[in-house]
Amino acid sequence: MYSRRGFIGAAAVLAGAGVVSGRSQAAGIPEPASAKSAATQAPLSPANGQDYQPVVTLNGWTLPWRMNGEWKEFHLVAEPVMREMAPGMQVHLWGYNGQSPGPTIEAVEGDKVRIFVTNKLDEHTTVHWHGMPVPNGMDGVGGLTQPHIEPGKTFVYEFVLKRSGTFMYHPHSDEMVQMAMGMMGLFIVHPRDPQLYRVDRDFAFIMSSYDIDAGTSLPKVMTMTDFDMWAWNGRVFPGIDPLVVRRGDRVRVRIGNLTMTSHPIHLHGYSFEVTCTDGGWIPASARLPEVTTDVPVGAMRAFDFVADEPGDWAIHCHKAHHTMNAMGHDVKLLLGARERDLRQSVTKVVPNYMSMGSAGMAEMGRMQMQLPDNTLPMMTGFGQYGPLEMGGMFSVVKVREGIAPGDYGNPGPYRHPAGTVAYEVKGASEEAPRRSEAAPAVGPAIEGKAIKPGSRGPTSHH
Ligand SMILES: [Cu+2]
Repeated sequence: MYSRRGFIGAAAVLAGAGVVSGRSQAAGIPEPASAKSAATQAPLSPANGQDYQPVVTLNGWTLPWRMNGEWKEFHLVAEPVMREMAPGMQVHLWGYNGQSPGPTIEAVEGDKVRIFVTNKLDEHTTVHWHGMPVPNGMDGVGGLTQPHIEPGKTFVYEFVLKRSGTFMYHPHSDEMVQMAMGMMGLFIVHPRDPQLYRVDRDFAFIMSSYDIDAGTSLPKVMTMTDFDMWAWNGRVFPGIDPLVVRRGDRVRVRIGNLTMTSHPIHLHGYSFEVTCTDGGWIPASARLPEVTTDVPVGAMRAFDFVADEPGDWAIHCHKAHHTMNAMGHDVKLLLGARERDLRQSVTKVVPNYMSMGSAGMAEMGRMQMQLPDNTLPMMTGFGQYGPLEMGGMFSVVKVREGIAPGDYGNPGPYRHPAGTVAYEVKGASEEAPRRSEAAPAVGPAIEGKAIKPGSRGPTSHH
């Protein structure tokens, strides 16, 4: 929830807004709002100014503002925060206004925005408005376009929103550390014409990644590629809320990427069109139908679709390692090995030995393993038919009949109409048929012997 003080502060000032122009009048800093919870907050409908369909920030919230004359005033506070990545895992991050990512800033094309930034970190920072056309001195590159904001200081950014679209904000000051610690947020600018590109439901999230050793709560900020927590808005599955949609709605999903690698985001059940990048809206004639869109590093993509098919539709990054939590990459590969014998011998010297399963890793989704405090299983989450065997960048688009406008509450599992779920065939052979010629007979006698491709069997049988 918004803190009561902050929320009332944002609303109450509307009445008392005087005529203010120019930076000399910018004193009187708005009281900053702060969020305590990582639950998705109801979108913040515009109480004044131009109408628009507000975005829903997955597991996040929207920053209240006040009007001060012609200026829309926001207040960001850069500060250390605790973020729950999923139930059972709390992480020390840096963020804004109580959370990481920071609150979504939302405004309208043509708005004059004044954004106060207070630095409550122990080192200096700045804010860069990623993708936004701003005067050079408002671009937030510490040392290049402005002095860094020292701890305890407040700076003001003022600019006119020239272009609608999907943007981000993040520091340009000790950038590697500050972004690795989770300093980022979304900045959505709606078109001046409320009907232009309008959708019924508009979801937004920003992607970040962390390297957090099991049992610890601080990201290793020097890590460059080998991350183990792949997050949407600082959450990992099963901690990511579903995208709840009424059947027939026109839906938009806006995605930003501030990780160190690209993420091909895949939606099941639909084809969509990429309608917007951080460079602007894509003309209708140039949009391709897609089911996956790759979101490059330092970029944003928004895609639209009409939700005409009810169900629980998976949405996830298609890099399979990014739908895992706390993944150790040095697990030994034992697919096809006679692991039971191996496990028995290894356990004599390494009591808590655990390996990847010999049939695959699915057994990990069912196991209730003893984990260190403050970490998450690699594969987790249960659906109505069993374990989902997912983590990281995974959620569900839940399309249902008759959901009330503005209702984003989880409707529970989809009730499939009779006869529409994949089913087992009874009476079929328990032995899957195999190609007898090419398949070598594997038995105890040939363990450890090489089987050459194309040979008719193991050499030990000759
Ligand atoms: Cu990915």
